[in-house]
Amino acid sequence: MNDLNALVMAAQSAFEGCHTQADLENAKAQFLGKTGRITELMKGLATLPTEEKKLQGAAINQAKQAVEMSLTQRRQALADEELSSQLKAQALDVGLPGRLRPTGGLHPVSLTLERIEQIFDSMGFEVAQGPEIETDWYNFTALNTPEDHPARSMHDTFYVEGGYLLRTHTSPMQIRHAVSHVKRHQALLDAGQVMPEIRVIAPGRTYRVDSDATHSPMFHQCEGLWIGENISFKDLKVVFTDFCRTFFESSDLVLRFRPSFFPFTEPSAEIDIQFPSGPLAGRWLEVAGSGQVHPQVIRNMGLDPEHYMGFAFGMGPDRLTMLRYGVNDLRLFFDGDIRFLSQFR
Ligand code: 2U9
Repeated sequence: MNDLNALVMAAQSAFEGCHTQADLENAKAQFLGKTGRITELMKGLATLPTEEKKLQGAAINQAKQAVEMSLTQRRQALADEELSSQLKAQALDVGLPGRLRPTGGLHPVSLTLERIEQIFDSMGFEVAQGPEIETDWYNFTALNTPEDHPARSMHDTFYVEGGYLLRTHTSPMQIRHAVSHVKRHQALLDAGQVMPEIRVIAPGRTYRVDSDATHSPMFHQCEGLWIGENISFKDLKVVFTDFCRTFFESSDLVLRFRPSFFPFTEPSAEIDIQFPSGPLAGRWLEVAGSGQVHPQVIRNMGLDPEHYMGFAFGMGPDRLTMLRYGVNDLRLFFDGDIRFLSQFR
């Protein structure tokens, strides 16, 4: 019996000394293999008398089971060790910051245009969009611009092939919109009835031969037009004051309408604003031109200026963006430098 105990202990310590599954299988063969020590003991039973065989056989079987159990335990322990070292090698550092996927954003001037459209939409204005390559009629003549007006010169306007030009303002779009509005309601007008009002803004790209810190050959404009039976300068003041206060988020912003001249409006006014506080406080800043639409322009829309009247205004979203964000060079908007542009997201 003592010999068997020693044998079991020898097997246990041999198994403990194995650090790979392969070594463990070799050690197993020494005890349980065909010529292993336990197997040899079993073979030896054959020569013993029956009673002795029973006793010895039971004792050897017990020892065999103990050896098999310690083999199974060592196998499991080695498998656990292998798994945990594998997991350690493949471990993820969950504290490592993720890789940021860069996302795009709207251009600051697009943000301004969206803002303008949203505010005028809330006042019932439609948004009209149209061609950037225009005819002389829509860009100049329909807007009452005299044949010899300097704006028509090659120094100020980009002319393209076929007698077309790059629109110098978005007014041609307003004429197009007004003409189609009038056509749509021609039956009402013919019957002497009142036509629904024209209330529209025209935002978009415009072009002039000009380039310095405050002028770019391509720039943006947003013009507005409200025509009805009795739309006056008073309405212009209400609408534009409301717009400026909402746009600049300043409810006590003040406006000044300063007499001016444009061929398409009469009377005409430049609009200046003054902030009550903040870095721009106390200075008059020009933000728009405006006026009552000239009777000849009303006529060019197909309307009778004795019955229909209204106001128009024009502003530069580029300049509004500069004022809102405190940018001092217009060219920054069009250089395409992502370090500048990504600040407005
Ligand atoms: C129609 C009739 C009249 C639009 C107007 C201005 C005055 C004006 C400039 C300001 C700075 C454009 O951004 S800017 O370069 N605009 O001063 N624009 S009234 O008048 C119209 C428009 C359409 C049918």
